[in-house]
Amino acid sequence: ALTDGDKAAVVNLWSKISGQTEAIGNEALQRLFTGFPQTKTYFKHYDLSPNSAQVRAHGARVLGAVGEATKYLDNLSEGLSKLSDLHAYNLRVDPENFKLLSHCFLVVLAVHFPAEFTPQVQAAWDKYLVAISTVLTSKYR
Ligand code: ZNH
Repeated sequence: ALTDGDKAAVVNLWSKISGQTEAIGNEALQRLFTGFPQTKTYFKHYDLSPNSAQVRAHGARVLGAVGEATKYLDNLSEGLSKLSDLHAYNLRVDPENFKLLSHCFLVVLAVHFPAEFTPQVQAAWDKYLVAISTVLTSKYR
């Protein structure tokens, strides 16, 4: 579970991410599709050329949800309930892919925020992304 220190670290770094959700989301997705090309199968209906408008928009949406969830750190399953339904019932994304995306996201944070991304902040964000992923994959059956 997230400690009070973890929660503070999540909220604090989010305040820096929030102004650049499209750029950061896009970069995480570029790294996901390049490093783990099997993840592209979920986006057959997208223009997946580098930095396409669709990928940028999707990056912003995903990051927007990550940011919105910072308001529900004590109750992520309720805060993410609708998204959880979507991923479990409609999208059926293999849970393994959440680990891959989270990994890419952490790399982007390290690149963009080298001073802020201390081991403690990394650990807090890792826990936070695991918590989100757990909720989004919790309704699978
Ligand atoms: Zn997901 C969608 C979030 C992961 C795939 N997503 C989505 C959205 C959001 C999200 C917000 C939108 C919704 C609406 O519109 O309503 N995701 C998210 C998050 C995460 C995720 C937060 C983590 C952290 N996903 C994921 C993964 C994958 C995915 C891993 C794979 C690889 N998603 C997806 C898809 C979709 C989504 C496919 C749909 C898109 C379209 O169609 O456009």
